[in-house]
Amino acid sequence: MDLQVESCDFDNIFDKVIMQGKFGVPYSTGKDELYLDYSKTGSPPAYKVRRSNPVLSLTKTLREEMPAQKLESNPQYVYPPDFDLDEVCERLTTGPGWAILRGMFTSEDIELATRAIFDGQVINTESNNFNNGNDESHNKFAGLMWGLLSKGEIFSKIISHPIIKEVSVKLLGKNCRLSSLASSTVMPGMKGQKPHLDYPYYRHMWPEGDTSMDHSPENLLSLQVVTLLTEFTPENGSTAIVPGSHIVPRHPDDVDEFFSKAIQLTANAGDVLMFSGPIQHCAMPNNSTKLRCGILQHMCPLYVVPFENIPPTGEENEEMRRILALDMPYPILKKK
Ligand SMILES: O=C(O)CCC(=O)C(=O)O
Ligand SMILES: [Fe+2]
Repeated sequence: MDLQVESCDFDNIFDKVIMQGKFGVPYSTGKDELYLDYSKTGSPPAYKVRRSNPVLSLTKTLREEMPAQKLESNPQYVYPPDFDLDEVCERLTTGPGWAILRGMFTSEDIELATRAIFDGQVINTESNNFNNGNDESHNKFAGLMWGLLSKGEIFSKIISHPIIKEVSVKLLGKNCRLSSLASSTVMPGMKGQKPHLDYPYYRHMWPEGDTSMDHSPENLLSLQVVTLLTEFTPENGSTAIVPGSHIVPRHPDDVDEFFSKAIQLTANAGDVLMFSGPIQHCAMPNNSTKLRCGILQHMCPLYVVPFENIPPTGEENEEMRRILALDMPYPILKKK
């Protein structure tokens, strides 16, 4: 499948937003000095970031007039010209279990999302709970940041992309819903994530026995949709995936076997990576000098309990009401 669009002028969002010091992202591998004035004082939004690494040397102070939440995004969407719904869905189910949709978001959208995530946030690069043994321990990965919908309107726009809707509706049902929404950042020098399956393919939620999670690959209980805010490369920790491992879902207990079979994906900012919930995968270590970041939009059928509690604001439009399942009647209190 080749879903290339002609050109995506991303103007290197990372350099624009982060390397030029517009935002106080803690550009740290854990040991270098870091000063993030904004996070300590709350206001005014002036940032000072200092880092001792000469390659990345950043000493910047900058005033930002407009908080990222207030920035309005262009309501229009990009429709990759070669998008083929059937082909993508086949890849995600009976095929290798993953697909990349190229050029789904403009550089403007990517910049807005990047600003909203890194504006004054501290990313902890120290711990990643790689080995605590639980099927869901990957959710403690230090690079994950939750509650994105409250951080900017751009995230409602991103998760409502009509093509993401078409694929998730076809695979998960008309009333499929958001299960969780997080950004996943791998800072330079940071370790990777524990190989895992995505929610709810955790053994402790199922009747005991290896085969209890054996749904047919077309009957998905979760779909992961990753909108790339930076490029993903093997060097910077792009997602590793074992193609075909979703067909008979098994946890990657044998980590050596996982790494011997896994491939690492390469894609650009603005592309969307989709993969089947029961595929074996993980974020990988970042050996580059720039951070790697994607938005994880986890979708599930209406009848699956979502992972994250996302409180509504009361201002949701029709599509956001659908995605958040705000009109879902169950559980219901029956009086008679
Ligand atoms: O960021 C990535 O590459 C994958 C993250 C992931 O799989 C997860 O947090 O469930
Ligand atoms: Fe995952």
